[in-house]
Amino acid sequence: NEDELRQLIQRAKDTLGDQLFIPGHHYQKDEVIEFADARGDSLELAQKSASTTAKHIVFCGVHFMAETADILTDHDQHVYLPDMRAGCSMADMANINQTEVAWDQLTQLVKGTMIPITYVNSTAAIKAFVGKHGGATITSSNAKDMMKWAFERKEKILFLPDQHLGRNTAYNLGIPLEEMAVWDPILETLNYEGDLDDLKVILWKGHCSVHENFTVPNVYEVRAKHPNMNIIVHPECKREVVALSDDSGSTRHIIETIENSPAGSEWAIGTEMNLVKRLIKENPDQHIISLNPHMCPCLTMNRIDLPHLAWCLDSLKNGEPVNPITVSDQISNDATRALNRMLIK
Ligand code: CIZ
Ligand code: SF4
Repeated sequence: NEDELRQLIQRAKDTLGDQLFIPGHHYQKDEVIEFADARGDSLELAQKSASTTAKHIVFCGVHFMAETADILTDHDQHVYLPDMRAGCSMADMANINQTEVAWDQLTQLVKGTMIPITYVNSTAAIKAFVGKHGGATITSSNAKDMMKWAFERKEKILFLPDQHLGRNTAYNLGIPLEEMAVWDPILETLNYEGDLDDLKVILWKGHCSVHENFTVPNVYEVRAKHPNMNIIVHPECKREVVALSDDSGSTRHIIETIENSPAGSEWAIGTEMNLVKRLIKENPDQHIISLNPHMCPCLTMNRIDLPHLAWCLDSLKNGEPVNPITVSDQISNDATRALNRMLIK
């Protein structure tokens, strides 16, 4: 039962002491966050893991995040994912073979020079590809600056794997929608009607299955029911939804905005359900709702739960660790180049 699992987890934490570090992503369930040594977004958590001397990092998040933690931590630090089924539908929409095909075809098709950039929500292999081709990773906090950085180097950008973050960011930079195209990795086609000379940003046809659930009708409904409510959404939401909202930004931006708002503020938030619920609980003096009344959890994030955390920690305590996440040295080195171009910028 739950109490036993909690005791098991606490005992493992007590036994392992500072040999153990448990990062917990903002989208994790409360029952997991309760035991996390740090809360954050994927990059913050990977960096925090690297700043500890813990031998064991039990990453409560999804697969690509554990990979990033493995890339940034030392060789003698080991990263584990409590449930191997905790993937990310967005990261899974771009695999390395598709990326190589796209790059080959696009470099022949488009005129001018091109640089790849990838959202950190991507596999280590994609980050390595981008690193090898002179590009960088980006997060939703620095997407605009990094897109500028990329345009200082090349004429065109291939943006992986989230078309919405790419489109919203390019739009904020003043690039008209007519100068963006979508690459379909399944059909291996570029959806673009305009003149290839004008094309600036090629968006990978990927999306987040959680943030795509926030719709234009959701916005109209909130506006009708709550005329004084502010709408804030994550830029993984569709362009039309971001356009109709009052504000958009990274997970950190959303959290800081709510935390800095005065009592009585009214918010409809378009992001993952576990985070929205936590913001509601931790800011009882504000009126906060989800932009979509049928709240959207990230199902793969939710795979990390008390039983999996307990099982994983118990395996460490017994000296037979389960679910290690190891990125090969080759991929790690190339991916580090992409991450460093972002981190030192
Ligand atoms: O949507 C996600 O999964 C986010 C915001 C991930 C991250 O980078 O923390
Ligand atoms: Fe992936 Fe979306 Fe879940 Fe984030 S919320 S882990 S992008 S599916």
